[in-house]
Amino acid sequence: MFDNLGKSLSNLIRRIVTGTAIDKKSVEEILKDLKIILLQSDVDTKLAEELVSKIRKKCLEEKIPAGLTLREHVLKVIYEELVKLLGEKPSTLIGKKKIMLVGLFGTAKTTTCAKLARYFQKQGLKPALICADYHRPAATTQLLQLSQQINAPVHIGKDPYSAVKDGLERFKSYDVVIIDTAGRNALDTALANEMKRLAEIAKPDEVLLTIPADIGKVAGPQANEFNKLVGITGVIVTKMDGTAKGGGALSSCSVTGAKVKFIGTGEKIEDLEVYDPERFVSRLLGLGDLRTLLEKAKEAEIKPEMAEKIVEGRFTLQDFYDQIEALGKMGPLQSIASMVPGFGMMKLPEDVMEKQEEKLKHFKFILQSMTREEKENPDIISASRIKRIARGSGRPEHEVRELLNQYEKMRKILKSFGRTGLERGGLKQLIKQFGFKL
Ligand SMILES: Nc1nc2c(ncn2[C@@H]2O[C@H](COP(=O)(O)OP(=O)(O)OP(=O)(O)O)[C@@H](O)[C@H]2O)c(=O)[nH]1
Ligand SMILES: [Mg+2]
Repeated sequence: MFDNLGKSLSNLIRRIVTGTAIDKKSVEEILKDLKIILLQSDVDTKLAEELVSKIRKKCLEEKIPAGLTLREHVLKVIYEELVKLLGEKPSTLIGKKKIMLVGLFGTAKTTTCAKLARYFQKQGLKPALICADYHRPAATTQLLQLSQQINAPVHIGKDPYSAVKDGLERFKSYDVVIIDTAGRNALDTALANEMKRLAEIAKPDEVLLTIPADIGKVAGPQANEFNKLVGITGVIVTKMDGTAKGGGALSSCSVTGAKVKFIGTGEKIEDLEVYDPERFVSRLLGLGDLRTLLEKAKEAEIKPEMAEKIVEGRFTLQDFYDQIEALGKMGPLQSIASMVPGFGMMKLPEDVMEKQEEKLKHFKFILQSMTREEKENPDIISASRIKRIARGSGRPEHEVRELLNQYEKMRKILKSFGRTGLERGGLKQLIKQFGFKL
């Protein structure tokens, strides 16, 4: 999944970010490739077509929002539409006491029971397990072995019904009880009846259906069928690591209204993730956390008053300081960079980042050692003042000069952008000014 779909999508995004010019023709090409990628991931043809035409409309027919270039807009729209395609916001299972897992043969029910127990342990809760599978001879041993790995107790009985009844009684004091049930080849009456009877006894807060990702777009209809017969509250899409069809499984669940709560990403007990479409898509696209970046960038954006000052040449060292502060609030440069579309992929040497960060910190010390007057009107800073500032900040004189040079350079560059240029990407230009290439 992450190898296939993720790689194709992040390559596509890399093309958008690094392509020389983004125009109508290249957007069409991008959309054509996006559709191919979605179909390869077993996303339903109609869904894929709808998604592509929605993106086309937003990018080519509607007005681009102020402050965004076509390139940024295309990225943003692709991201948002993929998130919509792949489901709803995550919902937590914390606080749920009884959870029953159901599903067909070999869909990873038993493994997922142990993974879930581990997940709750990590939240500081005490989980216990009940084996309600007496069809497959090795089922009890398998659950026992898994539970030993995580130190969680298992209740084993003689038949599924008494096991659930006794197990619930025994684990009354536990925070969560997870019930593993038997699989079948198909959702036949025998399985449906057993599920129903078990549900009557257990009265579970959640009935979760395990669906392996490799069944692709059949996932949604299968969830529907289970829901009609036994009633499910959510889906866990398992084995996402072994197939390229995960996108199809997730989108198909989303369109049929089945809520995906977790995804299984490997055979190990730790390989379970709460499903969050926004984070999932960001990762698929190789974008880092785009949503957080957009929010933070907004906070650090050059304000219109500031743009005014800059255009009129009244951008002072104090303003420069405020901008450095704003950058600082966004977190370490490395993490800002990983959130900027395309930037995280360029793999700058780590020490470049660290050096820039160090430099910003030193500049801050130097600025703190200046008087208000000096910051408002840096032209008055003479050689003797430089000496004093250097002493006050504990930084060498040449660094004070470097800061003044940087400021002067920036003042010139910013002035040359003009107001619209600034409003369109002041922050980016600022980062660029510090030697980064966006
Ligand atoms: N690659 C991969 N394999 C997994 C994952 N989860 C479980 N498996 C493997 O899938 C196989 C079946 O898992 P089980 O947990 O036994 O499935 P089940 O639904 O309980 O099977 P039955 O009880 O026989 O119906 C095992 O070999 C697991 O190790 C996953 O996320 N990724
Ligand atoms: Mg099993």
